[in-house]
Amino acid sequence: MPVDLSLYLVTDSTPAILKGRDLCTVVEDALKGGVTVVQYRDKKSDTGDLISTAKKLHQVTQRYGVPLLINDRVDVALAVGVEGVHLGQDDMTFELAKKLLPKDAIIGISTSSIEEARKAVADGADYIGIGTMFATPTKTNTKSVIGTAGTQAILDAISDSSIGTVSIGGINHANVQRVLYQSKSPKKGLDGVAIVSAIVAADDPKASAEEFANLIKSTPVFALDSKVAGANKPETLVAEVPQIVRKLVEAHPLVHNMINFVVSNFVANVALSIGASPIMSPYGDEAKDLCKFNGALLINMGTLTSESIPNYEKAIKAYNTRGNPVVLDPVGAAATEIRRNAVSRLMSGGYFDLIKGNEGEIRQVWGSNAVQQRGVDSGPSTLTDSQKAALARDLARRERNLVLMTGAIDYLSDGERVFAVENGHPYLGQVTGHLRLFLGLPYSDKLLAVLSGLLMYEIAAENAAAKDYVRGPGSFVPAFLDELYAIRTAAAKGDDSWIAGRA
Ligand code: 3NM
Ligand code: MG
Repeated sequence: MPVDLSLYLVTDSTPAILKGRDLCTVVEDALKGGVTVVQYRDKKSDTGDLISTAKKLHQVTQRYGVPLLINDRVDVALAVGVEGVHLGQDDMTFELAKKLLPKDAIIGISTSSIEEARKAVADGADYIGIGTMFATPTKTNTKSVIGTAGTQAILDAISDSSIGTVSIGGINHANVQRVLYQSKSPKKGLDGVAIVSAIVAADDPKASAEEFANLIKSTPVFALDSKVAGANKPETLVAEVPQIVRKLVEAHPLVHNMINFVVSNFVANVALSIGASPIMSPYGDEAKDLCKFNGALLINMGTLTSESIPNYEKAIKAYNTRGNPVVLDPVGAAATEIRRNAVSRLMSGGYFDLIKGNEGEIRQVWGSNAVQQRGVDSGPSTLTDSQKAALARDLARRERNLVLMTGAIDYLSDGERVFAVENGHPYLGQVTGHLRLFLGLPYSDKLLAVLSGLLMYEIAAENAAAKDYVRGPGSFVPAFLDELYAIRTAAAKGDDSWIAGRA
């Protein structure tokens, strides 16, 4: 019978983690909470001590009907007669361990690349540990931090195999659902998560394990929701737009902006013009109260400072926990090392329902190190239209969210559908911070909600630019706000003529 890898406990006997408690007691508590497999990992003890601790642990795990695996030490596994071993890349080879251990012994292998994973599959390992998911103080000499994107690439490469898979490194209650959700490739997902400190160092290991077990079983609140019927056809979607704009105006939603100071005023005025209620709060601790209004969070890293990131992280966590939408605008993502690092840290720190950026920014988020962006303006494009559409789709598919790549043509994708929106006016591109996105995200089809916001903005921009008193980007701004307000007023009255024949 295959091992249940869903909640995989890896032990640690270092004082910082075990905090003077008895390992067997901690493991038993964790088993009571729902741990499904235990790995005894002890890099320091002498062989005699390893064997006597493993014996005690085995007595406990047997009572719970859960397999005990020994890290690295095939000799200890044999001496105690436990169910199997877990081998790192520098430990005994799989072939040799297989020869020494009983036929039915479980053998797991640590992997951090596609090659290592393919080798473990070819060898016939029972499962692979895939890591390091996130950098972790528990093990600082890990090979590479691969995140959900790297994990997904590995799962994708071995998706024809039925080998078990478990992710390890920095996994905790706040990120476990996202780890499982965002790592999933179309044909293969993770079978479980391996945890050290979030259980072993917890004040109450049983409660911690229970909470993990519940989180693993349930669908994350931020998961992409259902699509409207027939929502692959542009005309079907566009027909829905007026009523979504109307709903937005009626809902008067809160928009929590962690915005850059250049566009702060403009963004607040745009929000007011369309009938939303903006609050500017760069202070992360405020998010725990603000998220209760069920609005959306916008993170715009345009004027990033050393203090921004911990504040963003607090706010993202508060919104992710409630499943309220979070939008990332990775302004100037490719411009400097600080911003490139900020993007990777944010991407590994939370779930973004929508990532919105120009081509250079989206390419940076995708991980292309070849991009060198100068200012925060869109810059010259190097991709063809179909490459842009493919990039938006691939990023959305990988992150399992929505991506809006802005430019002369905007590309909006949920990983399956890609829509090219040609409305708008060049002046809009010159007015930084035209956040268009918070619109309607709480509605049933998130892509449709974003599309509605996008069209409202683009059509307002076209209307504004057509005014005879608008001579350039300066006079455009007030006209644009007026036109947004005009659409909002019309929409509130049920007048949909603003969009008729326009999209
Ligand atoms: N192996 P925590 S990371 C034991 O990447 C181990 O292979 C890793 O500890 C790998 O759950 C790790 O406390 C430690 O972050 C994971
Ligand atoms: Mg090892």
